[in-house]
Amino acid sequence: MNFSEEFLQALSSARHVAVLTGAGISAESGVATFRDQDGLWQKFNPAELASMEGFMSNPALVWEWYQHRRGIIGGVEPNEGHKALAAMEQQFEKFTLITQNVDRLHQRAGSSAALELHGNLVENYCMDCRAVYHFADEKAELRENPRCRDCSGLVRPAVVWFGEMLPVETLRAAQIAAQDCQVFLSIGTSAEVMPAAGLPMIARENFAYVVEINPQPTVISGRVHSVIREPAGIALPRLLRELDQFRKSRV
Ligand code: BV8
Ligand code: ZN
Repeated sequence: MNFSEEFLQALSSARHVAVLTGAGISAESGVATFRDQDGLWQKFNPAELASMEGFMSNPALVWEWYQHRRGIIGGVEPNEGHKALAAMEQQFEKFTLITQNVDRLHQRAGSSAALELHGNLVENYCMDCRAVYHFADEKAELRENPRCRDCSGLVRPAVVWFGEMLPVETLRAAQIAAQDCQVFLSIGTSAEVMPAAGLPMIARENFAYVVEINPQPTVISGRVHSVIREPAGIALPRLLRELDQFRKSRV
């Protein structure tokens, strides 16, 4: 499947390209998504594990679940999709990477900046004094009893749970990028979780060319300009190659 001339034209002439990624871009690294058949929410109850209520009612269980996910993330590598996005930064005057993922695989692939709308799995902080704890050097202590060394408050993962505000400046920067960009790529997300999922439509309302890269249809498929029904690890490296050829054919 080739990319449409319209898409390549929009991309090659774009000053600012913005990208929103979801769990799907890490799927080819072997990280389970949330809502696919074998997704995390098929096995675990999000309300119980990815919410403040869940954490407060059973901090040890939630802690163990995040340890389990950290273990998985620690054992995987960024894939060709992550790497293509890192390379894409150099192709445009302005490139904004926005991610819902907490696995930091974009950064490990070489992306210089990522707006982490839902926080990250690496950091943790005390709920009382907000002291920050890094998973790697606190492994033993954090495994048994996530308590703060300074004030013995509960230490929690630095992810955004359901019902929690997203980091205000990060969300604002993502919304501004969606308004300002000429091309918006929605990659590997079911586009079900707000307010992140509203970003492609903000871009669309601001006359950007919006593209979805996802093997499956999503709730926004009917409202984007182009859909690429391929895994990100295949589509993105190919997009880089075709963009390069397209630009050369225009000189
Ligand atoms: C907030 C924790 C308010 C971190 C997560 C009713 C209607 C509308 C909204 C709501 C509602 N009830 C509640 C809400 C708000 C809620 C929400 O949107 N709920 C939805 C589910 C209905 N949102 C919130 O609670 C947010 N906060 O709104 O606060 C507020 C306001 C003021 C004051 C106080 C509070 C907080 C949202 C963040 C929640 N945290 N996780 C963690 O543990 O990871 S959400 C969870 O879903 C993950 O963070 C994930 O990032 C996010 C989105 O999922 P996706 O990334 O899209 O993953 P998914 O599995 O769904 O899809 C993967 C896709 O990849 C699929 O389409 C698949 O086809 C595709 N794919 C697979 N393989 C590939 C691929 N694509 C490409 N290549 C491949 N190879
Ligand atoms: Zn503390």
